[in-house]
Amino acid sequence: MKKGIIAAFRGRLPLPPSAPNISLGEGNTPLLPLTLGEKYGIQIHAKVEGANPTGSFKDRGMAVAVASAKAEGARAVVCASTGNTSSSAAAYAARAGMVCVVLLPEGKVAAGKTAQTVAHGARIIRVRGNFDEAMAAVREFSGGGVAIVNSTNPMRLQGQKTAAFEVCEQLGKTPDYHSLPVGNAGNITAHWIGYCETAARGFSHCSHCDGKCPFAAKEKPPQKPPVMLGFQAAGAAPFVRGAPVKNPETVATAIRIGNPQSFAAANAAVSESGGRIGELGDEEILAAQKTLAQKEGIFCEPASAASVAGVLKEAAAGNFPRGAQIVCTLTGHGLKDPDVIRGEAAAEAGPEKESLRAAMQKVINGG
Ligand code: AN7
Repeated sequence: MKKGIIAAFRGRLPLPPSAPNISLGEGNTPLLPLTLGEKYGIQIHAKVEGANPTGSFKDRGMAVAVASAKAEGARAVVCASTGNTSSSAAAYAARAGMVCVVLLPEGKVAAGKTAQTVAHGARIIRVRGNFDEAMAAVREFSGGGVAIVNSTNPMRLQGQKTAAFEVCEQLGKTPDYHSLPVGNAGNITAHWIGYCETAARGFSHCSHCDGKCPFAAKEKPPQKPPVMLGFQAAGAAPFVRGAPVKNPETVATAIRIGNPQSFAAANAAVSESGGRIGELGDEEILAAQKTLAQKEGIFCEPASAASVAGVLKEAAAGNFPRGAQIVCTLTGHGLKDPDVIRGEAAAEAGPEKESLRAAMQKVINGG
């Protein structure tokens, strides 16, 4: 299977022929079945986007946006970010030999993301304000050979739509529902684009070759795209309120966004799909993060867990038909935000052998 989404899907991306294949091996992420849906009679799969090179789904869109900017002769890229976009932009800009400028809301970017952005050599402007204020500055003050790589750049959504292509290949069909966390709402919009394109053309189990291998002849007939479900943190839920939120607040700092850049497009996508956007308390998000880590073996960051938290909440309310096939995107890796994890050692011991033996006994027996 081809590695990197430009190599895998070039024929389905609107890139000019002159665009280079900028890649860190993004895409082709696992789609893992979860046991969590069983008690509700539904099938849940997790699309583990934290398995991308910089640990989030942003890498798909960034590969395409940076390749496109490079083809247009831009010398630098710029973005505002809650941390994952900046990590990805910094890495792909480094790969492409470009300068990367990022505007980060002061004090609200998770430790792993800050480390990545610094490590890749981005030029950081720490903004005394929130993401929305940083984003407004990017829109106002950039230009002249500096390409914006926020999801206002349509190439970002084009790259991110490839996650929907992969889900269809991996499941062998379109799912009935697809659930995502929502911040700027670029990703839910991109998935809808990807599903509509897939549903319209049918798909094979081998679109990574884009129709050039013998298996690709076995195209399936057109299918219905899934119902799109989005989930926001209650303290940062402009879609639920129907208007921007001035001072968004949530433990899920990735989606601490009050003025989503894709507000209209996402609302249109969700309603066309027959879907909805709901809200969750921070404690519900953190509970789902813990359940995923401890019952399924998947460590995602808090914002990501909103997709699963929302589905479990709706399932408990009886909102899904029996047998419904639901895909939840886990957008970023848990190591991005180590500070939200609390816990202690189950025992202390040593260095004497007896003390170590006693501790082992205690812990193994469930201490
Ligand atoms: C883990 O990095 O906006 O609804 O600046 O990092 O497409 O915005 C991050 C967003 C979900 C929301 N999960 O996606 C940024 C940024 C994670 C994220 C979202 C983000 P969109």
